[in-house]
Amino acid sequence: MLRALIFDVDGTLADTERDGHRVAFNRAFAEAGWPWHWDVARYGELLAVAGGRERILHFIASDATEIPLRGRERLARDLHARKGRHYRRLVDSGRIRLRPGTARLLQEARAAALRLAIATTTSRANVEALLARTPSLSAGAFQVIATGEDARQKKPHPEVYQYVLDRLGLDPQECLAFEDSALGLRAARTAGVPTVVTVNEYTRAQDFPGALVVLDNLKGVRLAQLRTWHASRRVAKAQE
Ligand code: XBP
Ligand code: MG
Repeated sequence: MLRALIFDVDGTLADTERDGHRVAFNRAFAEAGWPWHWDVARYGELLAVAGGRERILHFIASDATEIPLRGRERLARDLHARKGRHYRRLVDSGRIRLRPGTARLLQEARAAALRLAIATTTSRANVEALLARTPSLSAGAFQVIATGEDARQKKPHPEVYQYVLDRLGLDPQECLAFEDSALGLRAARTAGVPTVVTVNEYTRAQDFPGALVVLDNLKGVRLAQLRTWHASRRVAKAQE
């Protein structure tokens, strides 16, 4: 039986990447005096690395090899902290939108006493900033909010999902996850959670093995439909 919905944030609950995180990375680089700029296409490639600090380190290792190895971790931490501040300013300005259908579906799930949770790579401060901008989605709407600070290993590792399941006290099969990327899907599936994928411009061309269903977005998706997909999970599993 379906008891909880677990949402990824970046790219799933809201369109945060192209006009949010990416812009914030670039502002952080400029602020700290680095001549780097991640355009829309380059950022799409860099999304293969989960986590902002890890993404900066990966970029330095490929594009800024002149920076000594011993200074890289500290630099990445500094830039990532700056980036977080810029990101939250962008969120506060109302520039980041929830994706179509998400607010309505969350309201329907709450009315039906389903439990709601978040499993994200980004920081708690970033999630709280986003929720604060969305009255229908106050932080209290979610029983568990698991972030990058709660899991040592980033997606596609299942740790953040395992943390959520522990806190909810539920079996993975009693939950439904929502993800936008192949990395996120792998994290949820490795934790045993049936998963609905909603693609975006960065993830449309990816493969989603084991997804219950792959959609453009959640517009028009009702809870009854989610229950049907959830009930069909054994069929999906057999087909993997
Ligand atoms: C999204 C990410 C995040 C954001 C940036 O992963 O990889 O790193 O791009 O967030 P997912 P931070 O949606 O699978 O959770 O800079 O705060 O790490
Ligand atoms: Mg995501």
